[in-house]
Amino acid sequence: ELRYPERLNCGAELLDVTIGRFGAARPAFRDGRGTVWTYGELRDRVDRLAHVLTGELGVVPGQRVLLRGPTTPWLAACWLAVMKAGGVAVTVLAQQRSQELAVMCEMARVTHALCDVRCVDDLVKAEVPGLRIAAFGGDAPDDLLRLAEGKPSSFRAVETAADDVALIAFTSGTTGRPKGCMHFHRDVLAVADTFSARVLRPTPDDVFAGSPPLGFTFGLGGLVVFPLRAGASALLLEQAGPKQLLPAIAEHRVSVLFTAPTAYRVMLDELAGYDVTSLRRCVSAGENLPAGTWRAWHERTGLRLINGIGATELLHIFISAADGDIRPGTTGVPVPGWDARVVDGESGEPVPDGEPGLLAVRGPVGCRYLADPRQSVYVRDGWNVTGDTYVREPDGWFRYVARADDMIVSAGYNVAGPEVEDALLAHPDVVEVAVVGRPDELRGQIVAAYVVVRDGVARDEAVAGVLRDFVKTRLVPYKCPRVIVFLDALPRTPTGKLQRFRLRGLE
Ligand code: 3SK
Repeated sequence: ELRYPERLNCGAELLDVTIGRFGAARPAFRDGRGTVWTYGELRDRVDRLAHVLTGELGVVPGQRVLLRGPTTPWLAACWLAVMKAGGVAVTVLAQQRSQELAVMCEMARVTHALCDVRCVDDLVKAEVPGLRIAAFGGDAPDDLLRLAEGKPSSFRAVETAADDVALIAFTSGTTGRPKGCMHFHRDVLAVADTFSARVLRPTPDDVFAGSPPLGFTFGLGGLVVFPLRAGASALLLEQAGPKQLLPAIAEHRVSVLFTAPTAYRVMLDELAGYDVTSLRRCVSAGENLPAGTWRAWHERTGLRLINGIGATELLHIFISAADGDIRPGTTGVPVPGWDARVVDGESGEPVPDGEPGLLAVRGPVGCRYLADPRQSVYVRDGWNVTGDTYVREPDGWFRYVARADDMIVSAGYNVAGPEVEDALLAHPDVVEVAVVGRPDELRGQIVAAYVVVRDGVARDEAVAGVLRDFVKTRLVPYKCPRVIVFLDALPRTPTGKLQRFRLRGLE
């Protein structure tokens, strides 16, 4: 069981305590353009920023401070400074626009914002009443970084309580409505001390990198919290799509990688020519990992992808497989410290092993929505019900079926969209696919597939027919898509999650 002292500041733990353990001279962050910050340099910068926050900006403990910008060492330093100053970091994505920002600022009662100068315009346009914006990375005389230069290089962290709120993270809104999730200082450390410490087992020599932005807790954990807790370093890339990741892995000898299943799939096509032998842990999360992608990655790299399911509500990953024991096509077992079961959606009681139901988990981190009636839907009897349909195998492994609202019922048959997606993805011409139910008078719903094919492949009825026949060789005919629609790209949230609800409205 995890135990933390009553007074705990996660920023101080991640910097001061880590430096006490591993020294100040090791690299902490690099930006991919030759800049490397040691732990000592990082702490100096964080502490100077914390002085500006509590000085000129007037942040007092408990106030909510929005953080916005591309993934850079300075954005990470601002997050740490907010932690040390006892503020509550409200992390958002650089791509979010003024209307969304206005809603989140209002919901989270944001008083201050630290914003990369390159994306400050939308924040100004959001016209948040009373918001004090400090831009960083520009030439203005009052630029946050310039103000920080003149400050003392040491700041005594505010003695927050372990269960003071440290972070408000917004769900990426695959259903279109954001929810703010509050997390405590101890929660931030708990995800490092469970998933990272027990599954990844990082060492100070590890170099972390990946695609999720710091405004998504997948990225905040994988690129800031986990490396700093272990005295390791992180490569923070502004552009971190599959095309940028491969050369970066080779150049910076990245050893721990965090990205989504689709990125692993795209990287497979480009692997030749890049040295990825430094990789030792590759985490896939954010969406279901098709067994075919797992196998292809293993075949080409010799590496066993670590599949995981996480949620903004629970901060990070709570079910995964450890690298020694992985079964393609399943998610894994509860991360040490977490407990999971599959329950009936109505009664909340566990269903027998082997039968589908809703995934319910509990562990060191819980869901706490900012004043939202959906709290009582997500948390039932102390269990967090994530909205995913799962099966628990008799030996305790958890297998993903679908998001609960992605089950298709066609002419009385239940069809799990991801199963049909896996079958289509096995075809060499298919790059990406999403399968949803489309309303149909006769059958209630029919199976509709939205497909992105490789460049040069025709997008016509003949190819659709080939794909249908291909699925029929793998699945029972009622699961075969009756409708196939070709798209240039699938609709995704800024964090890369598929927005199926958008497809349901497409012809
Ligand atoms: O998939 C997610 O939503 C997620 C959220 C937080 C941390 C990790 C993951 C995969």
